[in-house]
Amino acid sequence: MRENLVKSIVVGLMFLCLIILNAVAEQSEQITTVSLQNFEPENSTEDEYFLNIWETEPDFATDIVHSGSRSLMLEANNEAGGTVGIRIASEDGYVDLSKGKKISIWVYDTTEGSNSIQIRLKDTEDNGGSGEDRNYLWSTKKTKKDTWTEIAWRLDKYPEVEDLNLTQISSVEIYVPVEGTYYLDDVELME
Ligand SMILES: [Ca+2]
Repeated sequence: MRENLVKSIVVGLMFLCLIILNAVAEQSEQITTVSLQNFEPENSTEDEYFLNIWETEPDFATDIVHSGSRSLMLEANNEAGGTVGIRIASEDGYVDLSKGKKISIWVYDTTEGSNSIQIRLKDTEDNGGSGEDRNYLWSTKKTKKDTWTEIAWRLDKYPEVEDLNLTQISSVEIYVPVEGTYYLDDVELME
C-alpha cells in the first residue's frame, strides 16, 4: 500500500517536472523586442538619425513623444505625402532582420488619420530603399488621428528584393501617403 503511495507521488512529481520544463521551454521561445531607433540622444546612432528621401522636412520633436525625450516630427509636403529615411541605432551601423518576425513603429498622425504606412528596407550597400519598383510593404493596420498607434509589418511578407542583404539593414524608409504632420517614435524589431 505504502509502496503504491510512494510510486504515485514519484510519478506525480515527475509529471509536474515535465509540465514545468515545458513551460520553461515555451517561455524561451517567446518573442523578444529589440529597439532599433528611439531618437534619444547618444543611443549609438552613427551620424544623422534621419534624412529626407522625398518631399519631407524631418526634425526632432520634444512635445509629442512616445518614449523618452524625443521623437521624429515629419512634415509631408506633397499632396501625395512624403518619405523619410530612419537610421538604425547600432554600434555596427546595421541590424540583422533575417530571423526577425515583425518590425514596428509608433505613429502619431495629425492628418485625418486612417492611413496605411509603407516601409522599405535598405542595407549597408544601399540596396533596397526608394525607387520606382514595388519593393515595399504597406501596413495592414491604419493610423488613428491625434493618438499614438503601433504600426507593424510582418517581415515574411516583405517582397524579394534583388541583392538586399537582410542581415545588414542600416535604415528603414517610411512613406506616409497624405500631406501633413506626423510624429514617429520607437522603431522596434520582434524576433
Ligand atoms: Ca523617443
